Amino acid sequence: MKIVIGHKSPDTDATCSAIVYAELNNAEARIMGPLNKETEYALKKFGAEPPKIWKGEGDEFILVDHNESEQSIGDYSKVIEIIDHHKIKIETEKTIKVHVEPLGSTCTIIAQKHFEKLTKKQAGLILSAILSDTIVFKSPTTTKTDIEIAKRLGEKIETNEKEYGLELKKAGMSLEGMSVEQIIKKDYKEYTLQGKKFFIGQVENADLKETLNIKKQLLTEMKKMNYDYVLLMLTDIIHEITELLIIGNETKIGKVFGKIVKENSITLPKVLSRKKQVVPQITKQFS
Ligand SMILES: [Mn+2]
Repeated sequence: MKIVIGHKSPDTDATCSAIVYAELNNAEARIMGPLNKETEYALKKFGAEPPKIWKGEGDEFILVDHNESEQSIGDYSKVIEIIDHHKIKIETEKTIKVHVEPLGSTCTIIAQKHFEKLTKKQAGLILSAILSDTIVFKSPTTTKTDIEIAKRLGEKIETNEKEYGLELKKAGMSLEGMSVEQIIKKDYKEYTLQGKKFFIGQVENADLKETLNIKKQLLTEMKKMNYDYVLLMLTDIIHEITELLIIGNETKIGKVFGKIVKENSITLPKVLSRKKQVVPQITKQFS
């Protein structure tokens, strides 16, 4: 059995790229954890079933939307292909197929190659992933190709992509009924840099006030976590600003961004993308 699998703490791009690429390749899609609200909303909207949670099954794996081992299945010996838009950080024993491009989402790469073959359901899922990863084209990771492909997908499914993007983001940003721990782990990635374990989470919001109101509780919970560094981006996507909460060597993280840390946080105007505006800067400092 061939399995297409997205990264841990699955988001809309990881999930939708797994579903669509599995359908195009006679394979089965899997996810590595429960879906977030945004992804649930997208799947429901376009009539897609949530993939099963991966429990170790499969003979051959295709990894989508990730390649680093921290975010992956652990064993690369059965990996035959990778499609991704993150930087490459792997070592494999044999030659495998790799398609990586600096585009806004993994789904953009898939759409670019298979546009004509896409059903309406698949087009809807791919559009959702592009809008999600590019934060409706506001993220600096957005490329011309993402905008063009999203427009064509919107035409294909007769949907205004920007309006749908905001609808999708709104569905995903609601923090209602979530515990502090669930909020912190809503969307996170783990990294090991210079032997230090990092947790970098992101909570998108339409207004920073909502998350800043619970800053104390967030920090208390973050302190309990078993990492050298726990960073949490509170990102206001409307006003395009991030408050970065920091547990670990706060001064060192502050320096990365040229800021003085106050009460475990710094304000980063115009920062929306973890992948482009936070992770590379920290990686540089810790290498
Ligand atoms: Mn992605």
